[in-house]
Amino acid sequence: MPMDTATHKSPAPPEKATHRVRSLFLSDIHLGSRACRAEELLEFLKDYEASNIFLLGDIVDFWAMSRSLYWPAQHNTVVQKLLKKARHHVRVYLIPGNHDEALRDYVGSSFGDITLLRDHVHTAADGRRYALLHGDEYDQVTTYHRWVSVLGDISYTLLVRLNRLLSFIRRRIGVSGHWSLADYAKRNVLRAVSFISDFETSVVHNVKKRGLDGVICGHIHTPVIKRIDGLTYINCGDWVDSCTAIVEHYDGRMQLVRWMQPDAAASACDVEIAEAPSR
Ligand SMILES: [Mn+2]
Repeated sequence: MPMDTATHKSPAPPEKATHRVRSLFLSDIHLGSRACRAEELLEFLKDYEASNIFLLGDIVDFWAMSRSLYWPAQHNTVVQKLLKKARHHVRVYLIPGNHDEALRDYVGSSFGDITLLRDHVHTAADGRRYALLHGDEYDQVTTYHRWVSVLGDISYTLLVRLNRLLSFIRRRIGVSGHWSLADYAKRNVLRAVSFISDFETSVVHNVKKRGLDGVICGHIHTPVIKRIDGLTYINCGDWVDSCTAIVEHYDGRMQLVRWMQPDAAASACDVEIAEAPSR
């Protein structure tokens, strides 16, 4: 349950407002898979300018690409946008995840001004220290039974595709707003619920041992900012289903942003705010 959650609906359509933030945290973009919402991500990147961009894993989906090669122009544009930002004084860091684990061999080096890291501690503007990681190392299923997680990956992709059909129908019959079948399944299938809480608990348990204030991760595609066991647990979500990112403002405040495509029926941009309470 997110704390201090409020929903802001801007009057549609907003002018090209550019938000300037200190840092941007993105994970689970899954470039190279059909499910990737590159178009929405490009819109988001146009609207949010940051001094730091942290890419927290599963940015490129080598698993999906090994099943079938899919790389449309928009996926190239995403890569080019990020490289261009890195060239123009934005510090861009990439922590590989399990879907792009091949990049883990290059940790410590950089390509095109993007620095590859294995694990990182980010000090926010308010002095709080956050562990940055992808999170698959805390996922018992991925770590120990990789074939199960590959199967799960395929059914998840199916759910997401089915959802796109559903949202098309919802739009056609004039129902507005965001509703996700994959998210619904995650919240209502008991095994999934305990999977999420097991994951969150073990991530926080580990970060607590390191004496940090919080953690920013990805992997389970469940965006949230909440307090667990005295720490701030932050998950970026994904650009497959939720289209969410975490932004750090110049005062160190962390915010969860949900991007929504301009739509005739819905408002052009939904921003969901979930702030961590003060220490
Ligand atoms: Mn992952």
